[in-house]
Parts: sequence; C-alpha cells; structure tokens
Amino acid sequence: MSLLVAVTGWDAAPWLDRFRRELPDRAIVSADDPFDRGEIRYVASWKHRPGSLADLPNLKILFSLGAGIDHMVADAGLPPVPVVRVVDADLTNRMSEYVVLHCLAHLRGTEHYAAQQRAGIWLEDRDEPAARDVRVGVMGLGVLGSDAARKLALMGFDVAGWSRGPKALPGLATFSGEAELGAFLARTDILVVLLPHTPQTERILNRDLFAKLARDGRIGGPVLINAGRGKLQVEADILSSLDDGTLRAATLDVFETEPLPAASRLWTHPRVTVTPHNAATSDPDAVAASIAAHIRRHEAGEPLRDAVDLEVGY
Ligand code: NDP
Ligand code: OXD
Repeated sequence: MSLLVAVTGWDAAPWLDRFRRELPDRAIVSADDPFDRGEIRYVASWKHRPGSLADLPNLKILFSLGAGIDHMVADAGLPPVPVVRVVDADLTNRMSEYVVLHCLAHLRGTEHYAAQQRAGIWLEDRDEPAARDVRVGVMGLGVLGSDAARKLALMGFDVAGWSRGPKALPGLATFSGEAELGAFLARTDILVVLLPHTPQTERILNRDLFAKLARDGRIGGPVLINAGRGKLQVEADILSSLDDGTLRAATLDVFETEPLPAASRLWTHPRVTVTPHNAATSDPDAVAASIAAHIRRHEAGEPLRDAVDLEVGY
C-alpha cells in the first residue's frame, strides 16, 4: 500500500522524508522514480504533471499538499477518487501572520518611514490613523479568510468579509454574493483577497472592482492585498489603477504567471510589494502529519474530512 509523492516546482525530498517518518509501514515513492502503479493507494500532489495520475487502478484518495486545489481541477485526466486539501492550523496561522503583517504595514506606513530613513529624515508629518479607523474587507471567508479576519479584528481593525453564501462571524460585518459586493467594497480601505481560483472568481480583481473601493479612508487611498491566486487579478489593471490613483498600493503574493516574469513592472513599481507565493507555505512536518492522520482515519473506516467538491472548484 504505497503513497506516491507527485510534486513539481517544489523539492520532493523533504516530503518523501517526512512521509517515510509518519508512515514507516508504507512504501513512499516519488513520481520521478520507477514504481508499481498497482501498488499506489494514495497520492500526495502539488502541481503533479497533468495526466500522470491516470491508470492507478487501486488509488483511494488524492491529497493536495496545499489548501488550494486548482492544480487538481486543471488536470483533465484526474482519477475519479476523493480529493482532500490541506486544512491545518500551521498553514492557517502562517496566512494570518502574512495578512496581519501587511495590513499593519499599510496602517503604520512602513514604506514611508523606510524612505525617510534612507533620506536621513527624522520626522515628517504623516496622518497616523488607529487600526479602528481603517476598514479591512476580506474577500473569501473560508478557513483562511475567517481566521485572518478574526485576527485583524483582534488588532483593532474595522473588519468585514465577503463570501459566496451568507456567513455569520461574531463581531464582523458580513456580505455575500454579487448583490452585496458593491456595499462590501464601498466600506473597504484595505482589500484582502483569500478567494480560490474558480471560473467565477477569475479576473475578479479588475479596474471596475478597484473603482468601487472606498475613497474616503484614512490611509490615502485603497490598498489591495492578494494572497489567494494570481488568476484572480488583472495585472495590467492593477498597474494602471496604481498609476492613476484608483489604488494607492498593492501587496501581491500571487501572480498571473509564476515566477513573476522579470519584465513585469510589478517588480519595480514603488507602491507594490512582491512576495514569492509564500504567504502560507505548506510545512512538510505539519502537512505530512495531517495527511498520515487522514490515512489512518480512512483505514479505520471513518468518514473523510476536508474533501473538496471538484464541481464547485474549491
Ligand atoms: P476555503 O475553501 O475554506 O474558502 C474559500 C472562501 O471563498 C469561502 O468563504 C467561499 O465562500 C469563498 N468563495 C469562493 N467562491 C466565491 C465566489 N464566487 N464569490 C464569493 N466568495 C467565494 O479556502 P481557504 O480559505 O482554505 O483558502 C482560500 C485560498 O487561498 C485557496 O483556495 C488558495 O487559492 C489560497 N491560498 C494561498 C496560499 C498562499 O501561500 N498564497 C496558501 C494557501 C491557500 P463560501 O464560504 O460561501 O463557500
Ligand atoms: C496553497 C498554496 O494552496 O500554497 O496551499 O498556494
């Protein structure tokens, strides 16, 4: 009963190592080495090569090594078995750290003070709003969005969230669906995006949407923070919106094409912060332990947790 580790773009070695530690009674094999296809019961995948998982006759479960499963949906030859994604406190905490860090950076003007330091300037007047004066809107109130929203509220920000279906989160204003998107955007100074990539969310972060963000906030104009997926955003619109003041700044962890091409103006734009799709890294220790627990529960006859609906796309 083997587990196949099928990753591209990541180093497979730490994953093979951690799975061998977590599941010492199983063969853990790499997609890069020869293996017996009939022996594979489980696959742990991050962007496996499309089509490469067809013809695994005894496959039971496909595990995504990330929270997102768009890399699975993109494979037209995906075997018809349940897909389980990462829902793990370690990954959730990392994402909330990223979101809180960058919201605080925009609140406290860290770029402004870094520029002052470089210029040897001690003090220059700057409006210093409190967190309670800044309205953060979180698009996507799933596992990651709801945790980030809660932690932003603990920091004092005025937080609201938007999701596909209606959702109640204690102490937070919530909006849902197309009908309430305008009202949500109109009360948002910092837009935090933690949506999955689906046909409905693709290119949602465009000029029309940015133009609906609040223009009367205390941080000098609307700010975009996207740590969801690059395919949610139209990068040409982000750049033109930054250039004409529709957006004041953007913090981007994900991009239409990754790695971000060297020619992209996002690299050098003075009001863009680029991070390399590592807002919430999947930690091999935490994720391999979580997948091993799923396997043990499954083999004990318990129902699967964290399985996704491939038709819905997240
Ligand atoms: P979940 O599936 O738990 O939550 C998704 C949320 O998005 C839900 O609230 C859902 O609404 C909402 N949503 C989906 N489609 C729409 C829509 N059409 N309109 C409005 N809301 C919508 O996902 P997670 O929170 O675990 O993760 C979110 C995404 O973050 C992942 O899919 C992945 O792309 C990205 N990610 C990025 C990482 C990084 O390092 N940059 C790391 C990990 C994840 P509802 O509640 O109504 O279903
Ligand atoms: C994920 C990611 O989906 O790292 O977990 O992007």
